[in-house]
Order: sequence, then C-alpha cells, then structure tokens
Amino acid sequence: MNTTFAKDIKKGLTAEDKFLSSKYFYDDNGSRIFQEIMQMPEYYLTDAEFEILSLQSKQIVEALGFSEPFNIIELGAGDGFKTFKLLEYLVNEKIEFNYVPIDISKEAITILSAKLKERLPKLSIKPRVGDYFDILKEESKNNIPSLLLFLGSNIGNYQSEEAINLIKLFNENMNVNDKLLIGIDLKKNPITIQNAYFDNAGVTKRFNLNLLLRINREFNADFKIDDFDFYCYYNPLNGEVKSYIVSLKKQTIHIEKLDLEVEFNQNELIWTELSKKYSIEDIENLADEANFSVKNHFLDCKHYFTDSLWEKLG
Ligand code: AVI
Repeated sequence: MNTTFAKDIKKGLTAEDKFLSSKYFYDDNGSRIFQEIMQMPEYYLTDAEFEILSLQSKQIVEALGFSEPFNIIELGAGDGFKTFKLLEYLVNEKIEFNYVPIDISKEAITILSAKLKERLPKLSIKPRVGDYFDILKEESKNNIPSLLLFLGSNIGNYQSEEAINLIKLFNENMNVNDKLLIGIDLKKNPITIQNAYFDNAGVTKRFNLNLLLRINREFNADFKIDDFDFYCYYNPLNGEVKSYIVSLKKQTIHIEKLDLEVEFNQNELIWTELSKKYSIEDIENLADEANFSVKNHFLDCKHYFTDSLWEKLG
C-alpha cells in the first residue's frame, strides 16, 4: 500500500473542509486524461508554451550565456513534447549539451527516451527516474553549468508558501550562475481561464473524478462516480483557480483498506486542486524571495503564458 497516499486520504477526508491533493491525479489513467486536457482547445497553456519554445529557442539559448557544454535538467519531464523544440534547436545548431529528463514515472521516462532517440538521434540524453532533489543534488556536484526546466505551469499547483519553499530547494541544489526556466500561466481575462478548467466536454471533470476511482481501486473504497460532480472557479482577485469534487447527495463511503467511513452531506465539497495564475510582478517577487534574479520573460504572442529565465545569485 502507498502509505503517504493512505495518510493523506485519511487526513483530507476526515477534515472539517475535505481536501485531497491533485498530486494524486496522476496514476496511469489520470496521466492519460491529462494528455487529453493538453489537447483541448480551451486549455491554452500547452499551445502557448509550445509556441514560446518553438519560436524563441534561439533567444532563450543566447540568454543562458553558457560558453562551455552544459546540462539541461528537466524536472517532471513527462512526455517531453514541449521541450522537444528547444532540444531540436540545440541539436541542429550543434551546441554541446546533455539532456537529463527526470520523472518519477519509469513508464514516462522510457517512452520519452525511445521517442527522442528516434527523432533526435544525435541528442545526448541521460534519463533519470526518481526524486527531483536527490538527482538534482547529485548533478550539481559535477559542476557542469546547468539549465533547470520546470515547465507547464506546474508551479501553479503549489500554494504560495509551498511554491517559495520548492523554488528555494531548487536554488539550494544549484550552483551560482545556473539558470532556471520556469513556465508560468499569467493572469488574463477571467473567462479565458475559467473556460480552460470548466470545459464543456467534461474532460477536467473526468480528471478529478478519476481520483475517486483510484481510491476505489487501491483502497477498496465504494465511491459511485455518478453520485459526484465537479465544480471549479477562477478568482481574478487572487489569481486562484480552485477545483472541487461535489457530493450530489448525503452518503457514506467505505474505504475498506483504511478502515474508514466518510460521511458526505448533499453538496459537500472535496477541494482537489489549486491552479494559480501570476502577474509579472508576482513572478519577480517569487524569484526575489528565493534568491534568483530574473533575466528574461519569454511570452507567447497573446501574452497568456511566460517561460521566465532566472539566474541563481551568489
Ligand atoms: C499540471 N497542472 C499545471 C495543470 C494545471 O493547469 O493546473 C493540471 C490541470 N488541472 C486541470 N487541468 C489541468
């Protein structure tokens, strides 16, 4: 049994205001649904970041200012689809570098490596499966200049304090002058944001409810999916999209392997996800707090998204 997951379910479902963390969305099925989300026209984030890396790779590489061979270390590489454009540019320009994709999913890393070997045979790739920080610490010891990639607006899924702590941890495991390219979704017309998360086809609803199916499977629970719905809203005042699972009736759920019964009132919520949006000023404050200086913001043409380049200060 996954014991941290077990503890988190117990804690979240016995709390006054129920919650479950979106980090548990990504079992094999959830990862597949997330791929579907990234292909939805409403989910502009993926296209915007793809555009940045397709059209501005040259500028990004020039801004790095590395004069010797370097490492590109990608945290949570996933399918590596976006990164491909940056890698392709570097290979075509015959710039010497080594690509180190890190992911906790062995399956994701195997698929990514196979795909890259086929499409970019000249790429030097050193895939790693495991915990970001263990690997980052190891890599920083060999003193090769490094560019860390933390793309896809993953930082948006962390609450303010956690986001700062995570970036501070990146900083502690980097060398002075190393760079971080961080993908962040920007504040924009609230309707555009709302539509990206409350999609008409209900893909994001499936993504959320899959978490209940996962708990059924891994902990012998009896959530009936039809008795739950999905709700989310964007608050433009604080930049937060919050997502919830809604119990459609008063019901009791049994989670056998946790020896737990969970009571739900009609319309009771489980908070599942935060997807935070930032302004450029918010981003600069975040960098500042974690001892980085911001070198550039690379925006897409609609100014929906930024890949911001930060440098670790001495
Ligand atoms: C992975 N993460 C940045 C996505 C986001 O936009 O918060 C996950 C997601 N949730 C709903 N749609 C996409």
